[in-house]
Amino acid sequence: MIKISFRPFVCVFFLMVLGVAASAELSFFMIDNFESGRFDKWYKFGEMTAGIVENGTPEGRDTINESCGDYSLGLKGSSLNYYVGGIGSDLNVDATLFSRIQMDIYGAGGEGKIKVELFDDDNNNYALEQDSDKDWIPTNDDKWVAEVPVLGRGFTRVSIPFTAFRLENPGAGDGEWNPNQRESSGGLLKIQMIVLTNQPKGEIETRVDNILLTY
Ligand SMILES: [Ca+2]
Ligand SMILES: [Ca+2]
Ligand SMILES: [Ca+2]
Ligand SMILES: [Ca+2]
Repeated sequence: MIKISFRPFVCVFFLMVLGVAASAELSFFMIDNFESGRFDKWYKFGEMTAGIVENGTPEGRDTINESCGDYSLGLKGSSLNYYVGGIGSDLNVDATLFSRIQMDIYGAGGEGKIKVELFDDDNNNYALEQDSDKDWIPTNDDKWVAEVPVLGRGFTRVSIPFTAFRLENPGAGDGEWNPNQRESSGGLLKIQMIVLTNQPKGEIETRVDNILLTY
């Protein structure tokens, strides 16, 4: 008797667990929250300093600051012709189900912005072919870019819909945002984030955290 009445409950419970697991899996894809305390998923370029920093105790109750946990990635440097430097990470993920990229940005000094670059594989080879003579522009795949301002102290959550990205290299890929992994395509191959100052020559210090793809 007990067994029979228990089974439907177990069944429903299992379905609930499965449902929660499925929705959790689909609701976002974490690129990095830096809680590993390591910077090894990323490469760096330019003269910029990049390294893990401790977030410290948030000032007051701030859910965004609290969601940043113990560590974030600090980026700091001086610019020449607006450019400070950048970081990048290989993703190789099917981003079809997502509609935006989200990140938390902390302004720790100076005025500037972060240029987010996304690369979508269009010649279906899991690789990004680039022209080293032309500022590393991709030759067979799409490069999509969007800029976000670095605001003041405290983390500001920034959410950029993929529709806000513009194509920087028309004629190389197919010109469509299609980061899927069909027909041996690598999908969304890579992300890069370039730090720029608002003045041609300036200094900036910022932190980034909770970089993720979501709906
Ligand atoms: Ca963090
Ligand atoms: Ca594609
Ligand atoms: Ca390619
Ligand atoms: Ca494309």
